[in-house]
Amino acid sequence: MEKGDVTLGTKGKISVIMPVHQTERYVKQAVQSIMHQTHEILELILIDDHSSEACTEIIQSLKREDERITVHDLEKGKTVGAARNLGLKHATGDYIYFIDSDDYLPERTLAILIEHVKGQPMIHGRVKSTGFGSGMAIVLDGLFKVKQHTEKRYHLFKNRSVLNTLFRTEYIRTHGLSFREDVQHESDLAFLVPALAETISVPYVKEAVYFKRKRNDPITEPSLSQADEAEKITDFLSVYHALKDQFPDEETQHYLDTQLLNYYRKEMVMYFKVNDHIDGVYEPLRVALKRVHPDEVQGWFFKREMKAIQRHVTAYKKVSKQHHLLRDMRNGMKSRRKLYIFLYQHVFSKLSIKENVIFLESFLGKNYSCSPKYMYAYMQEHYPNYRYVWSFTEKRNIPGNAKQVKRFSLRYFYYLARAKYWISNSRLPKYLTKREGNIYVQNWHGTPLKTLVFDMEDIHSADPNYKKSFYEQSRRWDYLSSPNQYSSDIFRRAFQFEKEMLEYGYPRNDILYQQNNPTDIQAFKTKMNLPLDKKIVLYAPTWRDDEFFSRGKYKFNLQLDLELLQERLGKEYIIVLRMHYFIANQLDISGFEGFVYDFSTYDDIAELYLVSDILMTDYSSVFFDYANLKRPILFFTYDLDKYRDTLRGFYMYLEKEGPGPLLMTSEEVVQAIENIETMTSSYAANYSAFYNRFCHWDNGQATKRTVEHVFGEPK
Ligand code: C2G
Repeated sequence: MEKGDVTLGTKGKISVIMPVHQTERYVKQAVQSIMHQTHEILELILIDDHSSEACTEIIQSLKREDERITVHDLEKGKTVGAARNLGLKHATGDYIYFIDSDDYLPERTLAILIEHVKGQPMIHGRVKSTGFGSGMAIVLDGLFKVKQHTEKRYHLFKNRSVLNTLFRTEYIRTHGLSFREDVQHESDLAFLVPALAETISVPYVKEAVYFKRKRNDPITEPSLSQADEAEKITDFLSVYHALKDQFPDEETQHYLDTQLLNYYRKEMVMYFKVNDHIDGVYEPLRVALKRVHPDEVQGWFFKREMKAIQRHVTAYKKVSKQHHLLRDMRNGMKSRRKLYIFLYQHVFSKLSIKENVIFLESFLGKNYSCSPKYMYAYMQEHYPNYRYVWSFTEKRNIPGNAKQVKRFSLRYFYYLARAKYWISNSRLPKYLTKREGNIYVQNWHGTPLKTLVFDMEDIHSADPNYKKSFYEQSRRWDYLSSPNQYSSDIFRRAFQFEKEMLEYGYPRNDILYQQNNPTDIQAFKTKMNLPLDKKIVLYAPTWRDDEFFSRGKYKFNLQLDLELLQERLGKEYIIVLRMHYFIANQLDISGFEGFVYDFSTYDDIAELYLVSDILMTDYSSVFFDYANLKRPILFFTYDLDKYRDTLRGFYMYLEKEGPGPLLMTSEEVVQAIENIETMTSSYAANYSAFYNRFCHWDNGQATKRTVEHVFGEPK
């Protein structure tokens, strides 16, 4: 349907009410999605609570662009309920529609709603969650099915929200409907229940879609629903009591009780896992639960808790604790891993901590490498009084006297619980709660090019709760290694890291200073079974957030034309392929034996750096480390635009600041290698600026200095 075509709808004017509160990243899209509605007869009433200057600026400038927009000021600190009520006061339309300033609509949502409301007091559409800046809603004409919900009309609003409902203004005015202003949360319920109590049936049309943005950062940018749990519970209970008093009919009573019990079961119980949390809400909760009809309470756990809560706070706390233990145990029976987690949390962590045990892991146990390897090797020599436990996915041949444990085995959990020290270069699972006395050294694994955690906007990876999980996991780090000032600055912000930064360069890069000589290089080549008469191009790309089989298992499509490379470079060069440790598929290199070598499972990429003559990568942090060798670097960036602009975003202009050229095709790669000397000299100035900025702290002493900082000088 063309924009402006109102044949689908009636001519009714819609007043869209949008409270604006700290959503500078999203409000523009929200407003534009209203202004671009095909049903154009509308006014947009923006309520500015002045919580953010940036928001005020954005909405004032949007207002200048369209006369259908008005902005009204709300006193600072007032609630969203107050904002919506103010909007209602100014509304002049025949219909009212509420939208939040971080959400957005496909362009036909309002047209579909208004066409199907047909004289009824309200109509409801579908609310879809999305993690991204633009959701997809394909709506085909003529397929709309309107369902009338009569007895189950309350059921339509099980999320207790007025969003994506078109109300007739007259209905709101006649019944004096308004939002509670004294609560921050659940003010919708106080509007909805009376609205539903006065109507018989509510039509629902699923093609009218509303995109609700799933906010991915509850830590630095929480949405209202991600706010303090105690406050949410208190508000809910206050609204519950008021409505229970006001609407004695059976249906409403049942709806309210169900809401309370669902809330209790799904959220409160988890919140009470920290026993002290109960104190803040005990009394109002006790009184509220007393009002619930006994038939509504089902299940042994639940009944026992209901009885205890009526007795006394200490009785309830005791029962809550027992039940959590039982729940954990029951959960522990579900799989071997879950049983081990249970034992880790409730048994092993209660045993004494072993002061001289160090637990190490590198790249999720996949290899013996990176900074943990070099810390271990150094400590083996200089700190004989410690005992070492390495976690691997498979048994490995490693030097020294370390005990090896299989990752996620019973011994893995046992030693993690008992070791005083943890050394790792990536995150450890969230359920490994840190015990008192534990010291966790996080080496991390690269200078960042791609934006990290709290600097990321949309999350395209397999884990939608990435930011929250990362935050929780990184709270356990006591020390964090940093390779350069640039990384320190980013880590502080993007990881929200506030503890001690170890600013000595990367232990994993010492080898690039200590063993960068012909004898050692030849020995490595021999160990690797690589030809001694060929030059080596190491191709080490990174992973792509949106190409995966499942969580943690990513796939890689090789875009290099190996045939072309072999034909043009085969006489002089061989190619060593090295996939990122997240990549789960094996590359097919059959037919290229003697020219292409797959070193994806080789332990230590630093040794591959040493034997290679040229590094080729894309957006992997490997080039920051490789630059320590001052050898040529090429970037094969065939998907640069998508990677940089959609998936991750970068911290620097690779085109301008990178130490080598960006190549888009295999032909360009071949030409760059054929003319490697010319290329090298044309990038000399860039390279040396790059080296000075990123490799300045690395000088072959990082391991010693890092170890001594954490463990003191050897005795
Ligand atoms: N790596 C590797 N082989 C590759 C790619 C990476 O061995 N083909 C290793 C390198 O040690 C590299 C590290 O894994 O430095 C991190 O890889 P990146 O490709 O940079 O990607 P990522 O794991 O997302 O970490 O701050 C750094 C970032 O977090 C990047």
